[in-house]
Amino acid sequence: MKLIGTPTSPYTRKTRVVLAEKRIEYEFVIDSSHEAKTQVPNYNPLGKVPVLIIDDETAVFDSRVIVEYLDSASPVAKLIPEDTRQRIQVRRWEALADGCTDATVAVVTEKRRPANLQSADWVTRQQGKIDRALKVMSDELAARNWCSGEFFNLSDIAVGCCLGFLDLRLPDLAWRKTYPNLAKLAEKLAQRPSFRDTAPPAA
Ligand code: GSF
Repeated sequence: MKLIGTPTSPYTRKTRVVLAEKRIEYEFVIDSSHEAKTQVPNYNPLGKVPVLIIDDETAVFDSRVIVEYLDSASPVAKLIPEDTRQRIQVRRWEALADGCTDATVAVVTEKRRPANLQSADWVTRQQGKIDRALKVMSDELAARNWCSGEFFNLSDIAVGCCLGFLDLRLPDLAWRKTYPNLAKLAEKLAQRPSFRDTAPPAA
């Protein structure tokens, strides 16, 4: 199996953490759709990574579909619960974390535009999503060990990748100070080989 992505993409990282936790072998093909010679649109018409090429050459995207495929492909370390209510809770956490990441990407993209074209209102709107998402994550994690249920699962992976991306792209946000319980979770996740081996290179 081949995973197309980039070392800094938080969505790609989510799928790489899942691959590592489930001990699934794969080839990591680095390709960014921002490069002129990119092959990504040949696999995903949306031109986004990650894309997983599975054995029959089907190109699976996006990260949420990839992680579902991977979790059902191997019984090792189940990351998405079978029970509907528990599964929906986990996927809701994932939607929250991915949405926070989406807003972070939007802020960074806007701030890379020429200063005279940037919209302060747009940045404020996206920042509001990040701030509210972090507060809800922290409130719902409370003093528990893991985001959803009693065991490590996809919800923790999605939140860990989101927090790692905030560190990479918005290092001045100081979310650790505001939300020590999220900081504790991030520290615990960073010790897992799956997170350690997929940490993004410095920006
Ligand atoms: C988001 C993928 C994405 O935005 C998913 O896979 O979960 N909902 C999708 N990928 C970015 C790279 S990054 O920010 O991780 C991407 O490929 N952007 C290129 C583009 O043209 O939008």
